[in-house]
Amino acid sequence: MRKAGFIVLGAALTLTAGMVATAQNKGTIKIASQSPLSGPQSQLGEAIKLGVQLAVRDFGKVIVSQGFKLEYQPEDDQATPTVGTANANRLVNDPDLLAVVGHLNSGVARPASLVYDKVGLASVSPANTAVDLTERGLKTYSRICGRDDVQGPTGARYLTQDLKAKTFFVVNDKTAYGQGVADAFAGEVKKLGGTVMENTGIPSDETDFSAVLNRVAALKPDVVYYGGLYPQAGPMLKQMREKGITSIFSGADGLDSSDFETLAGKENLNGVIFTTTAVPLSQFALGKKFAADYQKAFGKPAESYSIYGYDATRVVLTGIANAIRANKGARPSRQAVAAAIRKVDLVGLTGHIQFNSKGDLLAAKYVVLKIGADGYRNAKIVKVLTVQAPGQ
Ligand code: ABU
Repeated sequence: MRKAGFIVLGAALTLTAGMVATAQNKGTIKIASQSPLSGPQSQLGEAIKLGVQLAVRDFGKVIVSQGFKLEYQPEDDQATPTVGTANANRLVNDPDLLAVVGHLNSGVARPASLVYDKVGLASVSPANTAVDLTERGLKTYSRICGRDDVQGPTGARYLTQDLKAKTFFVVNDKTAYGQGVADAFAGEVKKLGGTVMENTGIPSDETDFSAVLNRVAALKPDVVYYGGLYPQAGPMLKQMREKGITSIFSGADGLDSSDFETLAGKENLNGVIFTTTAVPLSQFALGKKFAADYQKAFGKPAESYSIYGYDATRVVLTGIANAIRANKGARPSRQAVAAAIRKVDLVGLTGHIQFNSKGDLLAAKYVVLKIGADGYRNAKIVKVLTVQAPGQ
């Protein structure tokens, strides 16, 4: 079946020599993605997958022109560590697979990346922000977004210094990401002299937030900060406003999805302030073109991490192409691909991509956004920071 310029075979997508002029057939090279394609976080997971698909269309020829067939295999990790790890254990047995784009969730990447690492298989995440992922020093794991030890404090500084907020009620979803960013936020608030009234964890599948919101109602904090993702943040904010709680609602890039608005209700989003490492498309020279290409290919607007899925794929394809070249045109080993990915130096749509020895971007961007009455997609950018990778 032909779809938007691709040949789609079952769940996989293949670029063949017939689509790019080449005289050889050296076999198949595969890349996979892992992100949630079902369940509550599937909007962002699907957005990453479609970003990968677009990049394969735009850059797959760098592999095909070297005589290989290129296949893309999207996997559904369901935002669940055990599922992502089971997928990883299956993927590593495919000798054609040379790299993975993913995951969305830091808590899924944490165990799955160890499975890839055992066999030298590279993974590049468009969206993992938990600090420890790169601090482990794996040669195979890299990310093209920022980190929560910068993102959390960036939000804390804006709320305490610019908005003069003094009291904070912090909630997290007890995941690697949610708890990490909430702790980084709360730590900076305290450093700046603010009061963290509570920093409390809730199960990541909770839907009724009344217990925690009753405490918020009693304490009347200036800010409720949620370390977690939009499937919970939306209903939490809605229930908060239904209880008449007027505190500012804040959080980080886990809120950065148009489904946040769908779940919370547009009227409740007015005044929300959040940080993200997914810089809005309006800030990129080719952001408008990317938005149009994505809309044309998939019939819906790009989401926050779509363009990061695209750039992560470009990094992976560039690394594989460089490793083929270094191997005189022959299929490279996974280890050679991982080493080549770490050395990638390219200007992607999201900016200059170069990794340090841990797999962090040498410099990452962080944005503070404020949502007004005209909703999530018109959120105002109040700050954009470029920050060197911590601890270089
Ligand atoms: N960075 C936000 C959502 C993904 C994660 O890091 O878990």
